[in-house]
Amino acid sequence: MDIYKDLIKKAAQIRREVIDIVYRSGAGHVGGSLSETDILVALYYKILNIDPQNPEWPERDRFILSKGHSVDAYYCVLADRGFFDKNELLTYSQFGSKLIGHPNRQVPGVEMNTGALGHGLSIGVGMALAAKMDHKNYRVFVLMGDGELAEGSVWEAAMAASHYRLDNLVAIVDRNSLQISGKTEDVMALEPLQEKWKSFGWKVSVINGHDIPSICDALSEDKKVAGVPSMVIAETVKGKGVSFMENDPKWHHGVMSEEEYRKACAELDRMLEVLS
Ligand SMILES: Cc1ncc(C[n+]2csc(CCOP(=O)(O)OP(=O)(O)O)c2C)c(N)n1
Repeated sequence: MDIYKDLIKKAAQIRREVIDIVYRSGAGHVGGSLSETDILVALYYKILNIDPQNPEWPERDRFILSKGHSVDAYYCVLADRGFFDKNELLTYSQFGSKLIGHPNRQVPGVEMNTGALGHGLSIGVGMALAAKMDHKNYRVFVLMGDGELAEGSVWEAAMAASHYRLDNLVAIVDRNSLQISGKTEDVMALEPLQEKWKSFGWKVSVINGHDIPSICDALSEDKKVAGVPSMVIAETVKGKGVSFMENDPKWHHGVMSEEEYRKACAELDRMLEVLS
């Protein structure tokens, strides 16, 4: 159980770092970064078979952040796992930094440039198919936004994944029910979401995307069904962990005032204290 306690604390620490780099740079997608943090922590500290000292190790599991705008939490996790020096986070979104506002291949650990929504799952299908053809055992994980599911290309990839029986492919949807301009169900309705993925031939589970033990359980290899790709619908809260950001689409791409920054830090510091 201790491992989970450590991971829960790690998630609070990552959220605190996200707030710092977003405030310092005056840029970033803070809401979607805070909603995906627990998923990234479960992946990078428990699930993925990776070697930060050897980011291109051929046997590594692959991870694609298809909702590439939420790069803030991703960079904080990669730095914390040792893919690059934490001091580089200070350059986030500054002129000349490789830590630009969307994931790119210059950053150690990043598998794919992303940011134009709707591409990550297709790339993941290609990687998972390559693993099968090369008789490799690595798994491929793709994290998508729920707003992103409005892109038609997602469904072409969904169809191909089950056609090619890609049981080494795991897609996760950060189901925070908001996208850039409001509720997903108003912009482009997704429900019944579970049934849609099932009808495309996927094994589907729905979990609390802030409960780290449940996330780890849903992503573990022994949950896989032979010949069937896996979809994990992770129910989350956009802006999770900062009271005034939670469930408010304004924080999709918001910049904090100094007062808001201090309030966010105070809340997360309190959480870290409680967890210590
Ligand atoms: C092809 C494409 N169209 C539009 C955008 C602009 N855009 C950036 S983020 C976003 C909303 C994404 O919502 P969601 O996937 O739910 O992300 P989250 O709420 O998790 O941040 C949009 C429309 C884009 N990046 N790519």
